[in-house]
Amino acid sequence: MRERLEELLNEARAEIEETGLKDALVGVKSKYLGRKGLLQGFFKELGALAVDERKRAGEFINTVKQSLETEIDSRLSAIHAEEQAERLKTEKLDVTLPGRARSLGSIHPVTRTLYEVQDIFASLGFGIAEGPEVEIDYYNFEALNIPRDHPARDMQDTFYINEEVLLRTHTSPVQIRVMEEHPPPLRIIAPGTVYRRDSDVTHTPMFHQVEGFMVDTNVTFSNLKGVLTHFLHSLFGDSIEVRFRPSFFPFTEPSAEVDIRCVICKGKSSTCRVCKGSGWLEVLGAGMIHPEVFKSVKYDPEKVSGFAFGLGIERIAMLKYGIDDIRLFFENDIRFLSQY
Ligand code: 2NL
Repeated sequence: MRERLEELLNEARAEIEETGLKDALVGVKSKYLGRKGLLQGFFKELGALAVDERKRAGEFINTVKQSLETEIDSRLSAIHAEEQAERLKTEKLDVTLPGRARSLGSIHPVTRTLYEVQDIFASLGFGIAEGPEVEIDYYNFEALNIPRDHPARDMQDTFYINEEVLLRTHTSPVQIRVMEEHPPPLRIIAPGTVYRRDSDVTHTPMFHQVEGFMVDTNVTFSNLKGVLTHFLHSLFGDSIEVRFRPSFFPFTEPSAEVDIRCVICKGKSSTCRVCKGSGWLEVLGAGMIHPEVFKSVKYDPEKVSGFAFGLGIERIAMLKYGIDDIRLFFENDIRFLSQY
């Protein structure tokens, strides 16, 4: 057996020597040392030997096994080193090449404006509420004291899904839902996407609105003026002039529209294209929440009062950044967007 083993060892060494490839060497390893390898055959023969003979033969097989393992492994690492050296010689890395330019995104001007509006109201203690874009007639109109025959309910303005279901035309329904769920006092803004059947240079069928309201005992029109004046000064600068004009909304009484001095001509051009020569730009609608709205949400209009307001984010962004066509916001032309 010893002779056959020595012969085997020599054969194996010859194979290890002439093998230059890693894979082939792994093959050699399994041929001799594997579970079904040639050395395993010798171990099987041990059973047929006498006890003392078996011990010596066993030790010898193990010696052969260990030598082969060591020799194969050291050959493997030699091959590995050769391959590494070869790669280092052929592969060249030019560390002076300029890197690939990474194009960075930027915040969309509508999003930026929305963030600014949110930050201002957050600093005044207003919370933020959201709600569904697909609404039912009750929350979008009925609870807001908008009667069945009011022009705002006309098929021209509203996308109806069926008689009862529609795309919200403002975020007021979110505020109705908040008041239904929570008792006063409340200070909330409701930002979100709204939908109206309208399309030209200043209107898109989908746009963004922020509405807000504050309800407590003894909330007055002075509070409305103070909060909204502070808001407009934060957004357009402390030197901007602000004025409140009487207006009408079914859900507020009294109602007002809020203007700022024209950001383009400062009220000094009778031919200004932005303010149409009026010197003022309308930026907000507002008013004291109508008693009928309070009744819808089971608040007692004798005990609580509140103001509410609404603004269009795209309109504010157009004025802030001097953009004259609302459609630029939705074309997503990188030459436009990357300026912000
Ligand atoms: C505008 C006018 C306004 C409101 C929105 C409101 C909401 C509730 C109750 C009462 Cl729940 N009012 N919202 C009030 C006045 C005006 O928006 O011109 N928006 C662009």
